[in-house]
Amino acid sequence: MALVKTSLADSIGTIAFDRDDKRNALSAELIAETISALDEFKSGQARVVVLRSASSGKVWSAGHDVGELPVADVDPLPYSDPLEQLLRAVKAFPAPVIAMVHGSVWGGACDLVMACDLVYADETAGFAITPAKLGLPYNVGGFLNFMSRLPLNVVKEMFFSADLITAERAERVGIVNVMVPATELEDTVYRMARTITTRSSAAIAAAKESIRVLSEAVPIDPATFEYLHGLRRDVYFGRDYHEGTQAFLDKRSPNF
Ligand code: YXS
Repeated sequence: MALVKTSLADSIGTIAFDRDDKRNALSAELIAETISALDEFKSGQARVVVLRSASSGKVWSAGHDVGELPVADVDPLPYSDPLEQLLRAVKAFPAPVIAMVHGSVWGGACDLVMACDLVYADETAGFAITPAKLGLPYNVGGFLNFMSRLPLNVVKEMFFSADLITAERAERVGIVNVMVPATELEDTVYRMARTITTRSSAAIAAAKESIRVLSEAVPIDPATFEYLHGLRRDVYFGRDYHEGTQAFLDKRSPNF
């Protein structure tokens, strides 16, 4: 694998993003390698997985690879999008997935961290969800992923400002389970991972899947879903989305 490094030892799987030249932007290729690693860990009976960056750089992941977002009049985050596939794979993995965060986390990578079961970060971490910077209409599953974990006013602050939430604040509002000094992050994460491997993997798998099903049990009728999809459609057919994605590719600030 060229874009992720993986290892499996003592029933602990590790997946490390290794695309620092593009700040671990989540391209379809990197995502495919990550999902393939999860599949191997499933057959290898991993009892816990750690998701991390291979580098100790400033960025954990720069989010969805913007170069792979459709620029014109197409839903940018359909069910089939590689990032959506990765979020579902993490949530469906039959053992805990721990996000080990050193550096800043942007956009779809923030959604990915929120899809993980546990999040441990150090003081260099920061978290931003950035569709408002691209004029991009986020999707229903993504909103629910944030809403099921954070107070609504914090969800709205993140989606309306696209600003980075610092590590200290992320621990306070609940994005992060625990923030520790950078020198202690790896030990803290793998200590928890080892603890999990000594517990009943059957009981944990059932608990994880039950919590997923219950937390996603949001009754919504077809007309309401169509209404929400219509809100998204107006945005991705609109001017802002074209301007936002083009501005990113042109490396300039968008003019909304
Ligand atoms: O110019 P080269 O070829 O060296 O490539 C540069 C950047 O273009 C590239 N890169 C990315 N490529 C694709 N997709 C990305 N998301 C992305 N981010 C960065 O990586 C090379 C180094 O970038 P550079 O020079 O900016 O690095 P830096 O260390 O000065 O700054 C790191 C960041 C992360 C602060 C900066 O790259 C940045 O702000 N990136 C964009 C973060 C972001 O807004 N991500 C959201 C992507 S869209 C998404 O995830 C969702 C769809 S949504 O919008 O809904 O949240």
